[in-house]
Amino acid sequence: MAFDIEMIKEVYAQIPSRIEAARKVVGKPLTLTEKILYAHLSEGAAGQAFKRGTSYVDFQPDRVAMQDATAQMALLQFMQAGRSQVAVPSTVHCDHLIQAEIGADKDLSKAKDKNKEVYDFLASVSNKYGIGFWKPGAGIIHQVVLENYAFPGGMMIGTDSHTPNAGGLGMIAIGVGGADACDVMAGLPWELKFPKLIGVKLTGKLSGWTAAKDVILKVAGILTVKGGTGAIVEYFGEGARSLSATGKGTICNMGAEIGATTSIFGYDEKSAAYLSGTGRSDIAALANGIAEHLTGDSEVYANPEQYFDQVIEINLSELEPHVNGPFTPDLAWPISKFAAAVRENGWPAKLDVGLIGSCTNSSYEDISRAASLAQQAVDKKLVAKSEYTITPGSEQVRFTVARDGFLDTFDKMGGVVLANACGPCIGQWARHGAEKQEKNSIITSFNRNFAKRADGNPNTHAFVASPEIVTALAIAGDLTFNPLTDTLTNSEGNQVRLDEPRGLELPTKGFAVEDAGYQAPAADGSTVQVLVSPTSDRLQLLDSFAAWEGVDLTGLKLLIKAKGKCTTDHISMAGPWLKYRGHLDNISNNMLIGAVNAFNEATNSVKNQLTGAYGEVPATQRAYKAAGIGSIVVGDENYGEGSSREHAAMEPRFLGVRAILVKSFARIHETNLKKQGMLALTFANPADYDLIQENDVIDIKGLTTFAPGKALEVVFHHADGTSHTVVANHTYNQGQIEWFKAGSALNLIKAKA
Ligand code: MIC
Ligand code: SF4
Repeated sequence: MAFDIEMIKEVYAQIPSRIEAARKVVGKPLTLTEKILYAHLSEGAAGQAFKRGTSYVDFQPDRVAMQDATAQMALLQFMQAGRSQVAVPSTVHCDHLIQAEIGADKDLSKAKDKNKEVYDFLASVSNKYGIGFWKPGAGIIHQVVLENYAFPGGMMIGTDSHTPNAGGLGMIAIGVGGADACDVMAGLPWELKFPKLIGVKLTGKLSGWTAAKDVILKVAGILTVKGGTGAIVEYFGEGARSLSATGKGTICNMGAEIGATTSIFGYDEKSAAYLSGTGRSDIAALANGIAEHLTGDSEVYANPEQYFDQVIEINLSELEPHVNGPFTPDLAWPISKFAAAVRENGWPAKLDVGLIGSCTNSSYEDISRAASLAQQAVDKKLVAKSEYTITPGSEQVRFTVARDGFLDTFDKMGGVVLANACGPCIGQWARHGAEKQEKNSIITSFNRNFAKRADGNPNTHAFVASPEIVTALAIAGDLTFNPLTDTLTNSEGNQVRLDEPRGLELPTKGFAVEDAGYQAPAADGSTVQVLVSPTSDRLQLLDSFAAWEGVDLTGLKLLIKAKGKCTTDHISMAGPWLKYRGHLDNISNNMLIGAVNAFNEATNSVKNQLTGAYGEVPATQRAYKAAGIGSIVVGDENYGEGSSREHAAMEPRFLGVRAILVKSFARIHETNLKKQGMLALTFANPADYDLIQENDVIDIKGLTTFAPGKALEVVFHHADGTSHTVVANHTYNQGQIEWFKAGSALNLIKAKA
């Protein structure tokens, strides 16, 4: 079921009539996003028009993709769903668990050894249930999906927040938690609130040092990490058509950093060229046949303000290269202003490491353009001052760029090629000396740069840029170097300038690969055994969460009032904890250890209300659990920003937290909480956040009449005998309320199976 051209034919056979039907009910010209969404309505939803930003809609996605760190939990849930095969083509990709230390070969073989149990588990579950399995070393999920599975006009969900990468090929591709993936693999519809639409009109054409990455770095600066929440971003215009398919992928990928549900570009000649270049001319031919349905209506693009909720215009001819950071991906600096910002803010100007690649930026175009700079460094006798690493996105890209000599060029510049995996991007980086927590700077072509993410050091200032800018700055070893205007001193003492990078969108000799690393599932998996050792510390079969007790919740403790940014990295840290992604009990020991306690400004130190002593968050919560007392977590804006990891929702659920009450949520995290039977609530009046005190005892009222659109009440009883009642809004619809009552969405599926 992995490469399913038949499936694509079926989808394409229905697209024209479904879009026509949608046009009738919507009653006006359609954006591309609406076309694909309406073409993927589930049976129950067909024939209706939906209100953006409010209606919950059931969709029928065509594919599911999972990466190893999230697939474990997704598949542990799927194993309980009572199905013998997945209902839609699905794949698993082993990319997150490979630690970067020495270089590709050694690191990969070490990872295979260390993670054997998990890889064996994923390989056997995949084999059993008809899921395509991409072995460790095959590449990073989003790059492999773009090269093999993404198709224009399709709809995919993936258990990773950067799933939108496939929007570069005109697919609606959305990051979700494992429980959502489990539903779709079990043949159930997938629910999403009909998104708002942000249109980005691109005019002009990129040139010189500017790359596709700079478009999204600029957009992130405009919209901020929350600005895309609840919205799909649709790119169009003559500038859009000028970008390579992989460049479009980069833009859509990093759209996750503005909280967008996904991002998308229409089908065009560049998409067709990429499909053909990656061995899929058959799909290009099919897409050409329905091309007018794979882009927005011309009326929409002529008057975007009438059809989108918000419109942004960017002229690519004027766009400067950008550097974003540190610590947040939306702090955007045009290169001409960056050096001054570094000086004014006292960020370390000396650049320790430049890292290129990742799922965001590891196309043939990216690598060839970066290599053109590396070649100049060699030719112009410049010795790279920073360490420099290259992470190819897939074995196909790695093999091809090795064949074409680019890896040798990097080698001459002193670069180290890492495994085709996430590596440093997700904290899988044995960076020597990081434990000393020294203040330092790194720059990457990745997408996220939250504190501690890459190397665990809170004082590492991580910046994000295009591979070209990363390479130039690594050669200079200096963050204040502007390659557009400045010169460097070479080993002979001469002043030299780096010329503009040059590269190729697609390899002239075509892509090549010896072993892509794919393993097809058994045709009949019924006899395949999936083994999970009861004594394993990496994998643990799941027990059902208890159903709601049927009454209001009273006498809850405040576990933590989190202050400021609280991303999924703060709630369930990655790096060393990735090894427990299949073991709920063990990974729960990282719950909220990165969140800042508003009362003492410390991380992982909260007051245990039973003893009065301060302790670690997970241990404190375990004490409440042992005493049979529930608790709540209070948080700030955009709580749960970042990753799709549902562990950030399952851990509190498992340890007995009952509700998360925040100023606002990131989309995936809010859904993950609901799926696991938690209460995800928001302050009707955000200023009420300030009323919550450290020793509060809490009641949640209104649960017996819990209904869509009806707020709940949370009463905070303070230690001085006074109390405050906070109105808590929620976005649960009736079906989601049933998840809460049943204890989790999965409990309901199990009951039906
Ligand atoms: C990430 O980029 O943060 C990750 C690691 O890919 C996550 C998934 C995970 O936590 O496993 C994501 O983005 O969803
Ligand atoms: Fe992997 Fe980083 Fe991409 Fe996430 S953003 S999939 S960790 S390379």
